[in-house]
Amino acid sequence: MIPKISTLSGYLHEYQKSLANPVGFWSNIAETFYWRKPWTKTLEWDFKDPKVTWFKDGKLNITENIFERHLFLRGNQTALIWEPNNPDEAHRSYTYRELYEEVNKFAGVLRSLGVQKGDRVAIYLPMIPELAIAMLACARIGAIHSIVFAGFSAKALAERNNDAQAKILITADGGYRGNKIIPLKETSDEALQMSQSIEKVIVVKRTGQDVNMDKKRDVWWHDLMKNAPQKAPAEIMDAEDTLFILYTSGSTGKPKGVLHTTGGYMVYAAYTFKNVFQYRPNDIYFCAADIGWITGHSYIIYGPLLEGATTIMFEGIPTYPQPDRYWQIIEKHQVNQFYTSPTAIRALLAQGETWVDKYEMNSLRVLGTVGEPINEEAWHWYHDHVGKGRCPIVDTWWQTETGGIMISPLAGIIPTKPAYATLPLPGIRPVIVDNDGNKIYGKNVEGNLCIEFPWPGMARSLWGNHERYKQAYFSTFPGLYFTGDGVKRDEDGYYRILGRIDDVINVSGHRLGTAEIENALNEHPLVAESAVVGMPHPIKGQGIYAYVVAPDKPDNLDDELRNSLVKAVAKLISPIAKPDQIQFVSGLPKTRSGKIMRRILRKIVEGSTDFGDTSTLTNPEIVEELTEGYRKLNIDDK
Ligand code: 7RM
Repeated sequence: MIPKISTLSGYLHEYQKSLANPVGFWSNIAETFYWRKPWTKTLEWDFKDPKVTWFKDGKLNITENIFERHLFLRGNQTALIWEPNNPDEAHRSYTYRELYEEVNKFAGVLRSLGVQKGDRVAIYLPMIPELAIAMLACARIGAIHSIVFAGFSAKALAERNNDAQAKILITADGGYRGNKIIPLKETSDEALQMSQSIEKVIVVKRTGQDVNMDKKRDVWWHDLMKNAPQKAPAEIMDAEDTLFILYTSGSTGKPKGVLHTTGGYMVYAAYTFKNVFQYRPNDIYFCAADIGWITGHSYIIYGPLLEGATTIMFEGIPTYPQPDRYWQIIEKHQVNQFYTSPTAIRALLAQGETWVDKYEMNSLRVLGTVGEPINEEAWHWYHDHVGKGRCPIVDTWWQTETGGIMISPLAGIIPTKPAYATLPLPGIRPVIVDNDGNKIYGKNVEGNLCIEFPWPGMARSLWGNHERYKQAYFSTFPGLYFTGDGVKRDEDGYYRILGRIDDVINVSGHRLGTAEIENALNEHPLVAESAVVGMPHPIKGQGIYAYVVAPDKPDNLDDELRNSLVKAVAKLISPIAKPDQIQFVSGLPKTRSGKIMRRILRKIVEGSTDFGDTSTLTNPEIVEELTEGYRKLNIDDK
């Protein structure tokens, strides 16, 4: 069994141990898993190159650690509870044995379609059990899953499939989300016109809506499963073989295919799940994220199932049919740990207390948040109204690239403080550096958050572009992993995450690159140039503010052009990337080298006029126009 920390002194002791002897620390944890062949060296690393190897030469399959390792003891225990979008539809449960059987069958299906170890399989599914089954089936046969969030557009899906050179696409006829139906097959068909590598499309029937099926290319999931062999032997993987890639937004250019490997990710996802949430046997755990994001990968599927937990997967949204859906689910399934985003909390807070106060939720023991900074008001509301003052909140800081939680309280063990992620987990060595790369020691300090020592769950590369991996994470501060986040360390040594300091914005906990949104805006024939910044937003954390230069725009067509730009962004990226506000401007503040001075653009939307040194601007007069325009849109009109 994975060692579990249960007291504050236990944490301090483990943390010290992990610093003094990281190799001994992690190999003790890794030894609790089922390896086909032991590793020869626990860690090799070089952050300059960069290259990181954990559990060298070790052989394993992650699904044997989920299934074979648990079947004897808990074959009949519930592994997965699926709660549908519509509460009148019956929920479904899978025991470990039942899930094992489905995964085996679908693994056999994939093999029969010619999928081999190392092939990429794209998954574009709503939150239905087939999503869990498909990803685990890939892991069973060593195929690399690339899950694309079902809210992404055809273009975004095609771009990811092309980059990954995926061979198979798994999708559904449609998906339910609140009172909407998402036409996934239709969107997939559109994406397939822009991507060549996909040979077969497997379609799950969820909504029963009419869809076009290409006779040569498209097959129904249920037809394939009818004749599937019952057993699919697990592919024996090297610890450093790729388990999955997951695309995420960076500060420049196209999305990055973050690459995670098998052994280290497994050890890290399971260790952090067990310790942060203080999971105990028979607990019911509910993470309300979508599996299309890393939180769903690590903390709906891999972490909980590796630990033999019962995990809930929810198809719908918190406000459907009414804004008490989460609380209903918590009571219905007697949930012990609940994990969601600050955005969801703020949205539910805005609905008033009566929705939540009706529910006792006596089963709850632990609450968690992830994805963005949580403000104090939301923290207190979560603590008082959801947790009824009895449940610790774990504010978990981590990233797609870190694979698992990095800085977080251990529930009930590390004293919490609103808006603080508190302390690093054992094995994690955060450092704060100033802009020149000097480490800043001591308390009450602020700066760039870096990590100075490898951990097993860290991303090993970016798919097909190791140079970009080096560029993005290891070159700003040579020798350190740079997170892109700003951070403060207070008088207790606690960490508070201040948010991104690069050109990434965090809208409702979704990571978006400003460059991607600008590219979408710039495709419009009337747009010459644009600049996108994050602006404070009461519910989403950050909203999207776009400054757009459209010199040939007819004067009376502002609203029409705004509408068509918003639609274009939804179409080219996703509805989550739609600008909240668009301001038409005659130009952007630029330095002599032609760079947009984004600092000014951010200050304006924060309502500040303290722009600092603007002497290097070639067009300083533009600042007043921009500030005035912002006022008109936001203050004068309200
Ligand atoms: C898990 C996930 C990563 C970015 C990260 C931060 C922000 C995440 C917190 C947070 C403040 C937190 N992966 N972030 N957790 N900020 N407090 N507890 O979200 O790759 O999609 O995003 O999210 O800026 O760099 S992610």
